[in-house]
Amino acid sequence: MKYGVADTTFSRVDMGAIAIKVIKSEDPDAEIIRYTVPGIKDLPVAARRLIDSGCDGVITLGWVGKTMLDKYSYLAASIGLIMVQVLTSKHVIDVTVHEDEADNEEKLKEIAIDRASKHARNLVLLVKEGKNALTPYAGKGLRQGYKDAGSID
Ligand code: RDL
Ligand code: RDL
Ligand code: RDL
Repeated sequence: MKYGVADTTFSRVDMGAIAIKVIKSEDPDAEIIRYTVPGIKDLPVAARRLIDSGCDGVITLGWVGKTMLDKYSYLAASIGLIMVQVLTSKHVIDVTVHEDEADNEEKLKEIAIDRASKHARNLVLLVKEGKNALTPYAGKGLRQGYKDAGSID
């Protein structure tokens, strides 16, 4: 399987490297192409180009600043990433860390590492094993970046 990893220079944690490490450990035969762009609004075309060059799925790793302008930028980027998925019929797993999710750098780093790792695993499952790979976890309240919320069944 061929995986695309798209990340940004805006991000304050090297989540691309974390995603690559996890993909390699979950799928030792993985072929991985990395594509680094300046910021989140550049991610949709990076994802599209990775898919056009043969990737079976892509993980994007973005970081959103604290201001309203940053949040609008994320909304635009997120719609762009969803468009890429719908137009190519391939998964683009969107890992985003919002700078206002935590009030200290240590906690932000923890969220980034946890979210990037768990979603890299999700990408491998979806790409390698397909539509029912996550079904055993359905309704379990899984979270990325935090501990799981859990089921209320
Ligand atoms: O195409 C060049 C830039 O416009 C693009 O890289 C943007 O994504 C950069 N950018 C913003 O312009 C902004 O207002 C980013 C953010 N906020 C942000 O919060 N996170 C980013 N980029 O990764
Ligand atoms: O592609 C990976 C994730 O970006 C994607 O699964 C998102 O739908 C996950 N997600 C959020 O990023 C978020 O901020 C979800 C929520 N909120 C939410 O409220 N409910 C979800 N997902 O199912
Ligand atoms: O319940 C606490 C969090 O799950 C909630 O605040 C989410 O919106 C946080 N979150 C993001 O902001 C995001 O951009 C999540 C994701 N992505 C995600 O991929 N998975 C999450 N939360 O569980």
